[in-house]
Amino acid sequence: TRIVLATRNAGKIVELERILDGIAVAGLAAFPDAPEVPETEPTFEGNALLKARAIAAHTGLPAVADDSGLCVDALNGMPGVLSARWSGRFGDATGDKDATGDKDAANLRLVLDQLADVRDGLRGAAFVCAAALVVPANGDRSAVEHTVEGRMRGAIVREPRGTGGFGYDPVFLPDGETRTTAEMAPEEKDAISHRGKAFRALAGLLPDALAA
Ligand code: ITT
Repeated sequence: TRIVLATRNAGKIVELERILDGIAVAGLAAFPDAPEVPETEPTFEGNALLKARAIAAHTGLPAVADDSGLCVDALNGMPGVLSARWSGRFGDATGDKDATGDKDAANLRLVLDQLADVRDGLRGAAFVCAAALVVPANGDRSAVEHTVEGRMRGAIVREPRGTGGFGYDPVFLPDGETRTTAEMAPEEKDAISHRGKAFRALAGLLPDALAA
């Protein structure tokens, strides 16, 4: 079976292919006419479902989407669902978000600036990932939908460290670790990450969902 990964974020595709190892997947690049889905929901779960439903409807194939972000305690959980467009236009769901390093760097710099006066010990944060699987209805078989969530707790360091991963990885120090997620080998990040947890849970649901 082919599963469509409903994302345009190159960093995510690399992670998802690795985590869903052995499952034949295709990214949105294989579907140039796929609709751009505005992330209009206030929750990670709601946005993940929006994206997976739209891409399953468009392709007729099982679709997997994630919505993820960084929730910073001292910022009352922000940027949260706005993580991809934190330094851009906040209110616009499509915003000027993109997956380029420049946007990631601007987002990360803004969070560091916002935490400049926050002392060590109060810099806690969590990466959160909601993943959705939508298998479209087929004949008399009705559609199947699942959502799962994964979290990784940590803290925001004062200066970026490391070149791995994407997005906010250079400033995120997982609890109990001495290295940021950008300083870890890819498989080390997967083993503890929000996306790793969510997608391993989703992978466990796939056999039944695809057979239903
Ligand atoms: P799609 O909607 O096409 O999947 P996107 O980049 O817009 O791509 P999101 O709306 O889920 O994806 O935004 C997630 C943002 O949260 C992402 O751009 C990063 O800034 C941040 N983020 C999520 N997971 C991360 C991770 O593992 N490491 C670093 N930053 C992460």
